[in-house]
Amino acid sequence: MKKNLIFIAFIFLFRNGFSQPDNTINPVPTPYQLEWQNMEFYLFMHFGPNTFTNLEWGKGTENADVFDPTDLDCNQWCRMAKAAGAKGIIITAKHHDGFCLWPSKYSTHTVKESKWRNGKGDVLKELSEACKKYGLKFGVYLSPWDRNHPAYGTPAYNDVFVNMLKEIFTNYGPIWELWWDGANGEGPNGKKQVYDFARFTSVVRRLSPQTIIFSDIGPDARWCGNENGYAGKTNWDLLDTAGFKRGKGAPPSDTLNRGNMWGKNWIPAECDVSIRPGWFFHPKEDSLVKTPEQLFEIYLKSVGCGANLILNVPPDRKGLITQYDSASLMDFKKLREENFSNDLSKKGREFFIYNKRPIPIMRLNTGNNQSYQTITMTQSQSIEIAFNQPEKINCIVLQENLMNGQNCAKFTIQLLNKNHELIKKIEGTTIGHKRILTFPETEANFVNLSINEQKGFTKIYGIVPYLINESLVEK
Ligand code: FUL
Repeated sequence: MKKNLIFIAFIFLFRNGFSQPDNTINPVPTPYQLEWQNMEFYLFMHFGPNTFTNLEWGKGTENADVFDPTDLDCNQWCRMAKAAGAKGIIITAKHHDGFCLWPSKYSTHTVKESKWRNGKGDVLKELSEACKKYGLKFGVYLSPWDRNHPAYGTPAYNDVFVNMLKEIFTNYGPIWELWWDGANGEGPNGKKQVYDFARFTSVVRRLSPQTIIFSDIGPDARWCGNENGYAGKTNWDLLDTAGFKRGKGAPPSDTLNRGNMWGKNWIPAECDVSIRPGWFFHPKEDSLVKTPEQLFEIYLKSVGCGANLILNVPPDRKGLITQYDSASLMDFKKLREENFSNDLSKKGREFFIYNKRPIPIMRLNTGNNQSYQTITMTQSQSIEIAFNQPEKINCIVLQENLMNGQNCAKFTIQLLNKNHELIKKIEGTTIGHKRILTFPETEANFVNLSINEQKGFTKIYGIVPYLINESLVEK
């Protein structure tokens, strides 16, 4: 009886969150960052003069008339993004060639100077409106490097850049994410720019405090250190930025890839990758569009490692997403749906294992997107799913509740047979927003998760096992 009371008290404590160690030294996300991390997957669109000239980096000397999409339809982009399960679109409002996809007053190299729609067209207007219509987030890539602008390389260019930001944020908002790459080459006068990023950031913060600003070093989201769409298997949402810059002065790529366990700032990783070899559309790459299976593998290596995935799908010369890209995207969506539809945890019961004793876990359905109350993990207890029947599994999804910071540094999953004997052990490090583990198919009666090293108590949403198509298991 006494023992039972202790166990009931134990369950109560864990259900209600247990008192936490002092987490004030462990940075936490802002509500905007948390919301952004929940978006997981969205599209990038590289579109501009390069679409028509076959270049990746335009020189800035192109005649504005080369920009002439014959059938531009941003509703088609959005329909396709929506059907692919992407949560938003980020477009190259201005790439390194300086061409502005909106009629900016601060440049003479824009849609206004082109013959497209007699200079009356505005891609940002069309896309921002279409995104609203389809319930998608809208973001812009505004390249600081500008190979066209005559003021580039002088302090006056920083005013130009600020004015462009003001135009975009005032006329096309809300802007969900602002994307800054690290390229900093020479302008038309051979000079390099000294960017005033502190000023750029404060202007954006004032106009739109909820916008997530991406760059090598944030402040809100960081580059993952490569353009393959891969985050580190160890991936901390934290980064130390003191002494680092964007571009050449950025932290080493493996640091960007893995983050810093004791980093002082919450700057989660975003993985950028293109569905084609190039960022911009090139007709000869129609046959080289990544397959749905390749996209699924990228998904495991980005979202499955706690990062966000921004997948570039470049519109063609008509101003449309090609059938090749959309076919692959639709099948990628199908793969995610089919393989993650059968949550096998529903075929069992959850227990705390404490001193080898199983204690049933009661969890309240909180009605949010993760639906169940989180479980607080200590190192003296593990949690376990006991299946009603032995189940074949080859994939496990873990999610950490990040509201109190990222805590898990090392975990072990054990697959056990009906006699509770170990048949497979999987070791990992960080969990973060999501950790998707795949392994050769194994039949198990129990799945047990323990945390071996943590900064504070890890709060997890549970263990979710799946049986995915064997060909999708990470090699
Ligand atoms: C890089 C750019 O130089 C590439 O052209 C591309 O836009 C990529 C996403 O970012 O910094």
